[in-house]
Amino acid sequence: MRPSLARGADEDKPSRLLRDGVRAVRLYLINPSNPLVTIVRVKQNRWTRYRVWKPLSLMMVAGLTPPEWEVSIVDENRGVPDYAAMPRPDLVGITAFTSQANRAYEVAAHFRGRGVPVVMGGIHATMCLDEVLEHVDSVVTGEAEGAWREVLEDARQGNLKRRYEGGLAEIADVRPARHDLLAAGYAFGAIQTTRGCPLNCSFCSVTAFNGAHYRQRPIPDVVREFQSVPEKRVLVVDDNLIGTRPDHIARAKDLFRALIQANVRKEWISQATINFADDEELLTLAAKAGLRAVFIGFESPEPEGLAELGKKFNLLKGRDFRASVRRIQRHNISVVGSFIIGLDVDEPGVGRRIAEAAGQYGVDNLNVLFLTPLPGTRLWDQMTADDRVALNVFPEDWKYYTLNLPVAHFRHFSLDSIIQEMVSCNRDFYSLPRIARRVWDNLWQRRQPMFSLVASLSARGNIRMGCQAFADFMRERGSRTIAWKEPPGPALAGTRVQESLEE
Ligand code: B12
Ligand code: SF4
Repeated sequence: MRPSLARGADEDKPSRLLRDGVRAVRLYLINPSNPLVTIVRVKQNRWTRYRVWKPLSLMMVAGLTPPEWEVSIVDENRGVPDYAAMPRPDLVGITAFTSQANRAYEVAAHFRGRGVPVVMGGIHATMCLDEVLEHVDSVVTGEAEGAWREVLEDARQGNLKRRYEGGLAEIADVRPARHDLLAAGYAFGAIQTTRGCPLNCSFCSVTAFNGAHYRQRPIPDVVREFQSVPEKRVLVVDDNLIGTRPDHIARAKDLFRALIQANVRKEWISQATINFADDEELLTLAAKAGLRAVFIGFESPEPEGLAELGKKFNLLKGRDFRASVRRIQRHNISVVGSFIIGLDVDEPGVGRRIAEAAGQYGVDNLNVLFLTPLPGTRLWDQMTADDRVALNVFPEDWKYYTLNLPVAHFRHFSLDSIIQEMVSCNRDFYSLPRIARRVWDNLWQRRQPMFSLVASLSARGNIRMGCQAFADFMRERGSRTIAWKEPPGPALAGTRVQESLEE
């Protein structure tokens, strides 16, 4: 029997009164936490505060919810509340990246146990529909805009369907997020201006989920929403801020001009491909509009690595990464370089090689992740076909899919040696002399030395927590992550890493 929205005996505090005797229906939207993701450990590293981001997905779902619903967003990254002590909701909506799936199921079980229907949406629900259906009453696949109103209507009738297909939204239908719903205390607000990415890199879920068609929100909507963000600093979550084609870039310039003209006065960060550096006018406008830092996916220092990942864009002939980074930085925009470790072309020593390349390119900060097969990606298809997904007891193992832990069999590395490579890469790049050098360079070039310092200190704190996480991981799961083929390096998982972590 499907649970209906009739209020139960444990309904304590009544919801908001809408009009004569009609009460609002109570909806909780929940962002589950994963203790293996370092951003949630604010108490262990105070700089982590700068890495806890608002769950924009739920703020957008809330923005699509009509006023007869009383909506609360619970972000477990800020602390897990005592749900039993909270007023019983009429409906619960949960979001989850793959790494949050386990906790999402725990939360769902809690509410279903109290007779509250649970709907789950987001990337994991879309990519692992059958699994998710076992844990919740109803699943929304794809983007919420095309399905959410129907879900709410059906829920009110006590007639939820098992599955709703949101598909890809008409970009003009994207409503502004409810920026008012989360308590203050986040270092950054969040906003989205485009969806989709045409580049379809093998490891990335974005094209599979949001499509290859690059969709840009109407500029007046974005400007209005930007003005409603309460925080001074904002994360523009777009995967590809400017797109790839001349018309995409022309629109990006128009957006920046509109933000300047509206005098929005925010400082913001975003993500882009390296072609961002190719247009001086674009850089000037972005900086004037408030862009302070940009994440750029370099992914691999080797052309063979870029080819392996399908990152064709970075392979353009004659691209000088150092010059590109400098051009961006000259506009007072910091560059965070992202790399992936554990590719088939990576050989022992790759950790130092990445740190060296990042230093050569001159990036301000470095973000290195393990090559991880995420469901729905081409990499997932390849690795499952080759039987290289090492941690594959699902759903339990999803919690390790944070990209900060190795979950696959790597061609040239044992578990020990891939962790060693990661540790040496981060230790090299974030050594105190190198941080001091970068802060000094930034001071000298009159570019945001404080941003560089805070981001580096936060990263150093996370390296320490990461080492502890590696040691715990080796104890719990190391024996399952054996090498795919005979790798060079030590065969005895755990020993060498443990020694090196204790250094
Ligand atoms: C911002 C961001 C972050 C922020 C998180 C902010 C936050 N708290 O949400 C930070 C930097 C912390 C982060 C971290 C990680 N991220 Co991230 N992140 C993103 C990014 C760029 C944007 C997310 C976003 O806000 N999108 C805008 C919203 C509106 O879109 P949406 O989330 O898809 O929501 C829509 C639908 O999915 C649906 N929906 C979503 N939830 C729900 C719930 C209900 C009930 C309903 C009905 C509908 C619904 O409706 C929404 C509106 O249409 C995405 C890429 C992307 N395009 O989504 C990657 C992405 C989500 N991240 C990814 C990954 C892998 C991670 C990490 C695991 C690894 C890492 N180190 O980056 C960590 C793990 C964090 C964790 N807690 O477990 C992957 C996830 C793939 C997967 N299968 O899980 C993505 C897709 C990027 C990629 N390259 O593949 N991330
Ligand atoms: S990694 Fe970046 S460029 Fe590649 S598909 Fe994902 S969003 Fe697009």
